[in-house]
Amino acid sequence: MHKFGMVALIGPPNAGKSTLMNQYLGQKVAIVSPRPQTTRNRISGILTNDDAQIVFLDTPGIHQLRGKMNRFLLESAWNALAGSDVVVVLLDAALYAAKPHLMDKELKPLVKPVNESGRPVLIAVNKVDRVKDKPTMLPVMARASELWPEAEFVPISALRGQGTDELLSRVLEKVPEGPPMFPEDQISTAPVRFMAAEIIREKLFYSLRQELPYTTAVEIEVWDEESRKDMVLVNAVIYTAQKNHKGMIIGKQGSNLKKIGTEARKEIAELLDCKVHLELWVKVRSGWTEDPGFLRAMGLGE
Ligand SMILES: Nc1nc2c(ncn2[C@@H]2O[C@H](COP(=O)(O)OP(=O)(O)OP(=O)(O)O)[C@@H](O)[C@H]2O)c(=O)[nH]1
Ligand SMILES: [Mg+2]
Repeated sequence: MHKFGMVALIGPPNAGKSTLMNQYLGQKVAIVSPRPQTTRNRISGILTNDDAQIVFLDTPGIHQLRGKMNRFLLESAWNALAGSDVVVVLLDAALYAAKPHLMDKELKPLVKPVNESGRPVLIAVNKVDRVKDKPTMLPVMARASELWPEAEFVPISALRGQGTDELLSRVLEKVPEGPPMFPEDQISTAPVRFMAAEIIREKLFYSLRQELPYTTAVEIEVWDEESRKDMVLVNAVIYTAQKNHKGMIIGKQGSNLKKIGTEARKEIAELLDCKVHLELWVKVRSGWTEDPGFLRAMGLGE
């Protein structure tokens, strides 16, 4: 008997969805950052073993923010839920143990759609490694089981890989029978160009303060594998919605952009397993987060 299924990873921003997917795949397919709303697309990660293939659908965090980009992000998360066989909801247990009042507020938009999805639901109570005082987790578990009475609960640390085997075996129990749909060595359906743009965006998240990363987007303009035998040439544009942010992204004498470029180039080279020449440009495109055409061109929305 072979199993095949789509497993949606859903949860509030910053809950650890992308970290969990990367943990299962043993490599970074989705970018991760300490800030909320890092993931902007539905990103697949394919886990293949002898008797099962699971396609994890990592999704943007479910939030209550306004604006077109945010609406597009929610749409892709809900589409993942609709296209899944099993739902895994991730919660940041460390956050809710320390700040219980945030729990209902953050989970509110998730409760009904998940309960009404008609799919088996597993709740991954994440970041348990950060909970020093374990009894503070009890009210979190109690409240979560009120919100999702039908669900099963598994405490995990996505970062350290604790409880993740248990979670996976519960997922496998619920996944339907079916043949594999992807070759066993395929790890994602995302093209490498997209992954390269994401790597650059991740470096932006780490190098920029405050709200800046939320109004940046990355587009690969040139991807040239032909001109040089031993090297891939990549030109990427970093878009920012505000003129005064351009200077911050570039930094004094280009120092910030240089740092982003160096870090991103190393990681893209690792991904491609070959040398990479990366050039980065910064362009201002005011109001892009409200421009549906541009959002779609950036791969946001479906
Ligand atoms: N200590 C600890 N940190 C974790 C764990 N899981 C995730 N994190 C951290 O939490 C932060 C957010 O992780 P992400 O995987 O980007 O979270 P996400 O749910 O994908 O976030 P969005 O894409 O913004 O919705 C990162 O700094 C992770 O390193 C965990 O089990 N333990
Ligand atoms: Mg994410």
